[in-house]
Amino acid sequence: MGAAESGVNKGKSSALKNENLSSMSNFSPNYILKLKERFERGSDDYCLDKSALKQFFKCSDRECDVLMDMFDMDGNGSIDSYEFVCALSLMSHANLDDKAELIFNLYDFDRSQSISKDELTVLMANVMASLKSMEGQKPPTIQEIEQKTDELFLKADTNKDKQISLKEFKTYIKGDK
Ligand SMILES: [Ca+2]
Ligand SMILES: [Ca+2]
Repeated sequence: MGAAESGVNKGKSSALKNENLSSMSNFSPNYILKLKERFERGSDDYCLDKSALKQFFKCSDRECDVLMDMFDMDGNGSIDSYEFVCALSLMSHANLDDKAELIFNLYDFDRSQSISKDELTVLMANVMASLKSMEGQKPPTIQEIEQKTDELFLKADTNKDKQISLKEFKTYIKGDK
């Protein structure tokens, strides 16, 4: 069980082993948030296929192939924006504090400045799918996701108000060994 708990750091180090990705891992948190906005404006179902990806990044075919390999979890030829930005944020060089804030903002869907359990479930589903994909494993099951979400929520919501504040989230991310 310990392995998945250190998922954020582990995902980063395994991603960094892939030198193809080094040129794509320098996005700042602000840039990634802007990418997310572009995704949301550009596509109703938040998915990108390879040609859209190429246009989006103005990158080479080879770079597109690398991105597709990384993020197309189910191999259907298109990429979900949240999987994408999440994986991107995990392998970016931003410090842990910025990364925590970025992830928090990405998944605070209703802009309530707190993460509800539903929002956390989506976050965990994306993070776990990204990490498992990076490690060449099968996607997580619903049960695995729910179990992890419950565990994390319990630990992170230190004042027990059923919401995770940014401060709680950062404390949790930084304290998670
Ligand atoms: Ca919220
Ligand atoms: Ca709380």
